[in-house]
Amino acid sequence: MLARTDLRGADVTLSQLRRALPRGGTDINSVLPVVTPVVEAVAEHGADAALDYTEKFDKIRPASVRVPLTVIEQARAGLDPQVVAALEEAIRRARKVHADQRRQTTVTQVTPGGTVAEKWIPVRRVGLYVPGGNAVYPSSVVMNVVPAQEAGVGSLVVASPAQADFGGWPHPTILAACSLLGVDEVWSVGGAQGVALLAYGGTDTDGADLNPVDLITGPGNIYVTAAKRLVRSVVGIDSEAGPTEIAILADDSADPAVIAADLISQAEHDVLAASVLVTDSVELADAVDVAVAAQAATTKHTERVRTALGGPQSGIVLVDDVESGLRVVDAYAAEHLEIQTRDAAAIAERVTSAGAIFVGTYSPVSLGDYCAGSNHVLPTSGSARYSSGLSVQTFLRGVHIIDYDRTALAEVAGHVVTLANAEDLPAHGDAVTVRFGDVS
Ligand code: HSO
Ligand code: ZN
Repeated sequence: MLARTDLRGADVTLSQLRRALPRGGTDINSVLPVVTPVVEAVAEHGADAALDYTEKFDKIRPASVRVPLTVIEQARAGLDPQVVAALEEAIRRARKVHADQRRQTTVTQVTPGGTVAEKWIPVRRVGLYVPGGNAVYPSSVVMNVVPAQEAGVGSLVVASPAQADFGGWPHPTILAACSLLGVDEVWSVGGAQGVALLAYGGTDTDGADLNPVDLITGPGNIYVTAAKRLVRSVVGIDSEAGPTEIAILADDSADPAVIAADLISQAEHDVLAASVLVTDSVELADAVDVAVAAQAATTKHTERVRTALGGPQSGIVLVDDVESGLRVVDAYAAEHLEIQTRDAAAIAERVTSAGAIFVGTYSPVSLGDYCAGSNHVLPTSGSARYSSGLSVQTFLRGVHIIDYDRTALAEVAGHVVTLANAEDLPAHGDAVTVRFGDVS
């Protein structure tokens, strides 16, 4: 079922390696012609346009964009107590980890009387997009909301598609998760129109202000991702998330049943999900194939899993040794990377590109998806080479505060003037010397 790429004995360059590795891709550009008019209409007409598109695409027109508090509270009251307990534990652990990510202001004394501080200021208002449809993920609400709250973001709105089955409001599990997190502003709008409304704001059906946001985070389908790309000039976005990925670097000490289960666990998300095993053991690869076939036959989402594992984005990569395996996983830069080798912690230390690294047999990706305390919104499609998953940092802006006194400026004035002249920008130099009475 899993295609094999045999890199044993091959002396490949980085570009050859990248081309050889299994990888899917979504073509965001292909949906831009559909998404652009939606975004433009919402930019111009606000909530009216967003509700029109909701009616068209979601076959329901909610009474208002903003979900009434009573609806959110009812959803919370109706949630299975076991799910409440599990979500509360997930929230508690995520808060613990994300609280530790808070940044301190740094103050550097560059010279006597001259300091530069870097202060971290939370984004004013954030919009968190939560998908509806097949994928109702209260865990993703937790992973988006917790870092924003721990960063100190004062104003936060969750947007999620209106559901015809639930009276035009988002899925009750999403609403319940919002309530558990203390989020009371939820908009019943999804898709490209939801993203656009977050970016441009509008006026609700009852005349209430729908305040635009400064940053939009959260996963979504290809239309949502395209809309995020389009509104990027107006607001910040977290990333253009693609289908989920798991890579596992394993040697012959790994348990094939465990590897098969982990490959299947992420393949369960999406027919486009990528599951990649990198190993130096042909015996392990063979055993994983057998275990995958057996487990895939009995898992709930058999067809989805089989399609994902059989797709060009999934497979087994054979390498000479763990050393070359490390080179492969760095080149792949998986969203999730599991290390299932001897001395897993030492090997994990040496990885330089992955969204998140899961060390050893007892740290499966599923743990990170829900209850490790880490964030599960992670860079996909190789973007882990240059970007990070969601964290408190996502919701902060670092601002330099420059404070020099007369003596400190005088000390360096000559250098400023020299550099200004070297760049043929003499007015820059004048702006310094004028303070010392040297300019006529
Ligand atoms: N593995 C997904 C997150 C998720 N898993 C949500 C289950 N629910 C992307 O990291
Ligand atoms: Zn998952």
